[in-house]
Amino acid sequence: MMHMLDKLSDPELFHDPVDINGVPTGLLVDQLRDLVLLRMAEQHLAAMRKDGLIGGPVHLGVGQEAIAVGVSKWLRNSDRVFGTHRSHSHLLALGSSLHGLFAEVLGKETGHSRGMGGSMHLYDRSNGFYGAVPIVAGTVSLAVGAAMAARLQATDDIAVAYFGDGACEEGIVHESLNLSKITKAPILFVVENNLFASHMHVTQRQPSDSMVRFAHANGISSAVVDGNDVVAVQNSARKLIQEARDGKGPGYLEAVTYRWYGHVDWRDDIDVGVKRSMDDVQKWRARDPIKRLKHALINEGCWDELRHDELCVKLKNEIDHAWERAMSDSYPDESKLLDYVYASLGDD
Ligand SMILES: Cc1ncc(C[n+]2csc(CCOP(=O)(O)OP(=O)(O)O)c2C)c(N)n1
Ligand SMILES: [Mg+2]
Repeated sequence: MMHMLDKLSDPELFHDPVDINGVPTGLLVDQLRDLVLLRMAEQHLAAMRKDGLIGGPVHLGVGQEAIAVGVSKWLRNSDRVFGTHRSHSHLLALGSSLHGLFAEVLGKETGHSRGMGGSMHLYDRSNGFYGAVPIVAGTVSLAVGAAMAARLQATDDIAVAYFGDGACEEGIVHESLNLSKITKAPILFVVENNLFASHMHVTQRQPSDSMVRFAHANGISSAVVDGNDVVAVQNSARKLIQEARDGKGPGYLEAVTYRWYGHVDWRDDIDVGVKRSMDDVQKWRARDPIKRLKHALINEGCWDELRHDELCVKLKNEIDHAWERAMSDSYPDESKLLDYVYASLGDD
């Protein structure tokens, strides 16, 4: 096993406040708000699933929020973002509504996919979210197609494909990287390397823990960052996104992170009989992207505990309000069951 990630995968390291030098305070405060919103929304979903109010599984990205927040900063509504089975944060970081997410997870007709998809089939075209799909790596080639289409349509829009370290074991990822390079497709591949695929650590699955080697193999411009540092993510994402917009071809960002919960729902993996070192989990929790940005801002004198508490109360109210609305919404009528299964000619 080649530990090419070296320090980035060592949970003892990178617990300090992030370096915010040169980044405008207003932007950082907005990002702190987004990080807390994503965290609280997913923790709410965890609690509701545990209480039996959500019927289907929810794959939570708690701990990984800085990746979607850092990348989305440089995106616009006309870009084409594709997610995975773990995409609540990808969607919300684009500014999509909480109510639409909650209603979708509850299967209500007001949900982002009209209640027909649930947590793993999110869709919000108005904010540039072209879809999440539970088939691992299933969206990566779609994103390349959407990027090629953006070029043919003579726009400078780009596509973004989020996927995991596990998805890198699917052939379609490698075909997609190859095709994107050959066609100079305007796309950013974002690999959320949380070191696990379901319950298996990367060391049990691949000869190296580094996912950037696949970008190197295809001559694609790339960066590897601490995925729990929103400033590092946004700095690298900005450069790669600009290059893609400027017609220089695809970019590839490997962001190293860790999920706080087990593979699915609120439990730790250990609860389902799989050994994930709880010692590691605790250390990774200390590499918390929220805590590290919050303390960086406090150290600079532009944030304090009181403001932070007020922010959390405000967001909790927003979450409760959106949840109550979604709970009282209606389920789709049974007669609509097949309405969105087949596209009709002329649908875009
Ligand atoms: C094609 C396919 N194979 C297997 C599965 C079962 N499965 C769901 S998630 C997952 C692991 C994915 O790991 P990764 O890509 O690293 O994403 P993460 O869950 O870590 O975010 C697997 C194997 C699936 N959904 N689709
Ligand atoms: Mg993974």
